[in-house]
Amino acid sequence: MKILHTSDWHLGHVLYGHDRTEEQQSMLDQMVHIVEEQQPDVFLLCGDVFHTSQPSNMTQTMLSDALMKIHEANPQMVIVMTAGNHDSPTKHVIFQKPWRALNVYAIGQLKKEELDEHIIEIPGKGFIIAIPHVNEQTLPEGFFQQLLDKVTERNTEGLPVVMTAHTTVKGCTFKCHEFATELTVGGIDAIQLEQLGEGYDYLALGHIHHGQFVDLGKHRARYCGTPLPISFDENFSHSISMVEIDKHGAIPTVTEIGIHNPHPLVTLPEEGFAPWETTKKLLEEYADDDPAYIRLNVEIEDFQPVEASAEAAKLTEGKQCRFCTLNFKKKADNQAEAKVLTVQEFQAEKPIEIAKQYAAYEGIDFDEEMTELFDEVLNLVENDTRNEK
Ligand SMILES: [Mn+2]
Repeated sequence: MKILHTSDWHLGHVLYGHDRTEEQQSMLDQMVHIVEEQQPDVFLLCGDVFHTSQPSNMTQTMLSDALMKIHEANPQMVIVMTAGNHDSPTKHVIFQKPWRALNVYAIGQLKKEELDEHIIEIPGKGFIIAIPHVNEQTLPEGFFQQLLDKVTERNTEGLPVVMTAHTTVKGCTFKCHEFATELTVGGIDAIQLEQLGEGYDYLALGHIHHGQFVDLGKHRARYCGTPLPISFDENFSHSISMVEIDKHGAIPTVTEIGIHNPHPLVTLPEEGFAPWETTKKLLEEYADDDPAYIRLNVEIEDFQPVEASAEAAKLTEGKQCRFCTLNFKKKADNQAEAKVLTVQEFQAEKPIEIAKQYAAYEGIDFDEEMTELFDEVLNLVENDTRNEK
C-alpha cells in the first residue's frame, strides 16, 4: 500500500496581516502534481485542514477545488481527511456525503458507539483507522486498542494497517511551537505513544509542525510536518511523506517529497540578533525581486528604537518582500546586574545561587540541564569532602 501522508495545511492562515492565498494555492497545486506522478493508494490529511474553525468562503472553495483536482489526479485513490484541533469537527463533515463521490472520507468527531465509522477498508490494499483530534479527558479507556483489535480480527489477508491521530506525543521535537513545553504543545497535552495502542504498521500523526519519527529506529510513528511554514520558527524544510508498506508487520519505507514555498519566511540576520543599524542595512540590501516575508531580530541596549516598524516597512517599499515583525532582545548588561556580596553574605548563600549569579554575569543560560549537572557535581564534591573527613 502506498500512502501520501500530509497534515497541518492551515488553509486561510494570515501572516502578520499578509494574505497567503498565493502560497497556499501553490502548495495545493504541488499536491495535485505529486499525486499525478506518484499514484498513491491513499491520501491522508491528518488534521488542521483550515487555520480557523470559521474559514472564509474563499478558503473553503480553495479546499473543495483542491480535493476535486486531487481526486481527478488519481480517481481510485482513497482520500481521508480528519479534523484537527484548529478545525470545527461539525463543519468538517458538512459535505461528508457528496465528498464520498470523490472517494473522500471526512472524519470530524469521535464515534464511541460506531467504531466502524473510523475503519476504512481498501479491498486488497489495507486498512485505515481514521481518528480526528480527540480530547484525552473524554477518550474512552483503550479506545485506540479497541479499534486496532477490531481491524486485526478483520484483517485475515495480512494487509497493512495504518492509523491516524492529531495529538502531541511525548518526546517529540516541538521547538517551532510557541508557548510549548514537554507536557503540552499547541494546547494539546502530551501523551505516551503506548497510549495509542499496538498493532498498526504506520501511525500517521498530525499537530506537530516539525516532520519527524517519534519512535526512533522503528519508523512506524511519524509526524509529516507542515507543507508550508506557519511561523518564522519553522525554519526547516517542508514536505509530504510518501509511505510504502508491503504487508502487515513489514517496516514502512518513507520518502520525503519537498514542497517549495514561493514566499519563504526569512529572519534577518539569519543567526542570532544584530544591532538596529546593522539589521536595517540587511533589510536595505535584501534583493528587490525576492518575494519573502521578513522578520528582524534586533539587539538593543536599553530602549526599542522609535518608529522601528514604520522604518522597516518603508525600507521594503519597491521590493517584493514584505516586512512582518521585529523581535527585540536586550543586550545582557552584565556589569550592572552583578551583585556585590560581603564575605558573610557569600557564606550564607546557597552554592546554586552563587553559580546562577556567576552564570548571569557571564551571560550563560542557567537552564534545567545546568541545574541538574550542578547538583550532580555538588553531590560528588560533598561526598568527597565527607569521605576525607
Ligand atoms: Mn497545526
